[in-house]
Amino acid sequence: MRNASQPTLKNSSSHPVEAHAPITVTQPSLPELAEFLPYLEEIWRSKTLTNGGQFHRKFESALAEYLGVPYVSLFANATIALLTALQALRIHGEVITTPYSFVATSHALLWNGIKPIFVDIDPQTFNISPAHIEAAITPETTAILPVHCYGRPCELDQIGQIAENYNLKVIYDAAHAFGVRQSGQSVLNAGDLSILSFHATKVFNTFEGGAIISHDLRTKQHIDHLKNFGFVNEVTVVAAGINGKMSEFNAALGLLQLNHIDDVLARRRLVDETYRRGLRDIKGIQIAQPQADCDLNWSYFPIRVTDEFPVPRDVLYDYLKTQSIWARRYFYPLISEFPMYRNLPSANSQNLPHALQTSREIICLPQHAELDMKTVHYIVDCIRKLADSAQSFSLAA
Ligand code: T4K
Repeated sequence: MRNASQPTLKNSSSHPVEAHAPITVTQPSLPELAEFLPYLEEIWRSKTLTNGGQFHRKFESALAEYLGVPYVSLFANATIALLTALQALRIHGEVITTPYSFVATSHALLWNGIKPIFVDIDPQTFNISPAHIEAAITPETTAILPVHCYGRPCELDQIGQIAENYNLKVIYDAAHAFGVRQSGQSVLNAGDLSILSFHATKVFNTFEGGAIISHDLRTKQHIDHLKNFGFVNEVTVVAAGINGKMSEFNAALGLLQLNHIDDVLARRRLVDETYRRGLRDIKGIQIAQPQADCDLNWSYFPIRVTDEFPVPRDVLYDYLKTQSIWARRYFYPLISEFPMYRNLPSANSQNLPHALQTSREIICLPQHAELDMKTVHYIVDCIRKLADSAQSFSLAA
């Protein structure tokens, strides 16, 4: 049972706090600088900095091959890619989406004058619940915008079937899902389009960056025109496009990063396994189970701090900070709680009980390829020590 009053705990871990620089929720994986210098020299020599240079071309095709997808269009970031994807498919009216995501997902709808319709998530997968999607469809609905939250695949078949039955487009926000596969197939091949993020905080980074995955050449070409102001050639503009282009610097880095990504994923997997072993017997800490037949990318390590944990989620969150552990509450608050969304009828908390509860219980622990196992043990140790001390405090009270 949880005791509302909080025990005073100062560095209760056996590991001294002083020994730790801040342990952040993530840290970008980067190659050795020396490895990147020849790429920079080539950019300096060619003087082609952007607008589809050689690194842009090479990275696009190398990425398509690595991911196992037909077409990639590189972007400056995933938010511009989302905005462009909605334009490319001429989405309008209402779009059904999840409130349990980063704000960029819904902001892309608002920026296109589209009304987001929030539906609840499945608490097991953290992803939009197909049963709720169907119930939210109206004559104004034109598309579904699901998110593979934490890189955990959505219910692809069910969402695909609903889209087919109601003639809706599906754009997957796959910002977290770099390299994720289900039954041997890239999840990026599902739906009409998928959007990736290569932001510094992601599994695979190009400092900033993103991409749209499409399935036919015509759609790719249309997207490529849209990201270049709508230009097809020097004198022809076919649409009111935007500047979403990725620079040669980012593309060159991406090309180099592809050489290292498998190593990065292997190290993240080890972090994930070490957390699982360490946390499994702490009462009140729930760990998401991996879905069957999936190759994941271990992009986040979310835990739920349930009622059975002796202190509330935010007490643990604040305590971890005092121990130099900068975990994050992704995704709290829900998107639907932010001022620009909260008055929508679908943002009503009664409509979103699982999303709401999850956002109140979630903590994403530090997870990245540079974490050593000693640090992972230290984090587990801090959580266990807080639980034990709070338990004895509540028994003594
Ligand atoms: N869709 C979804 C589902 C998304 O999650 C996101 C972005 C998007 C779309 C849009 O993608 P982009 O347009 O960004 O490509 C971060 C990221 O800024 C954001 O990209 C990401 N999702 C979101 C989940 O997380 P913050 O506000 O948590 O980032 P920040 O700056 O607090 O960084 C977290 C920690 O990472 C820091 O404590 C230290 C470390 N870090 C961060 C940066 C930027 C570094 O070590 N180096 C760095 O350069 O939003």
